[in-house]
Amino acid sequence: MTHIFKMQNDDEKGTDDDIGTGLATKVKPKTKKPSLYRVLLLNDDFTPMEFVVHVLERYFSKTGEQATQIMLHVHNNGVGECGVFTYEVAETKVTQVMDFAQKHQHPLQCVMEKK
Ligand code: TYC
Repeated sequence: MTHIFKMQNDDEKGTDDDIGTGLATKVKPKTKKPSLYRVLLLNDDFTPMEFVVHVLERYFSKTGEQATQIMLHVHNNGVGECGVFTYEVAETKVTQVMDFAQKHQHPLQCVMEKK
């Protein structure tokens, strides 16, 4: 009875466990860290700088200063990181940015890549 509630924290390495059968077994932690994805903005010659700053504030929770720094990095280097997320969150951000850019008729491109 007392042993059933061992290993509540399954991030710990499983070692010995006795579930009342009298047989010691090894119990492996079952959690896996999710894969992470970078969300990137790509430079183009037409999207206004202020629009890119607004995107970074609105969808990536950047301050005005952070957003301006990232936007200028993309402008000068061609590509830059907006954030790192799990797959589904990254996919949602990309869709939101692409839809917002299309709505405002800007050619801004947003992509994701596995870290
Ligand atoms: N290069 C654009 C301009 O000069 C600004 C820009 C920055 C566009 C970042 C896209 O992801 C981008 N208006």
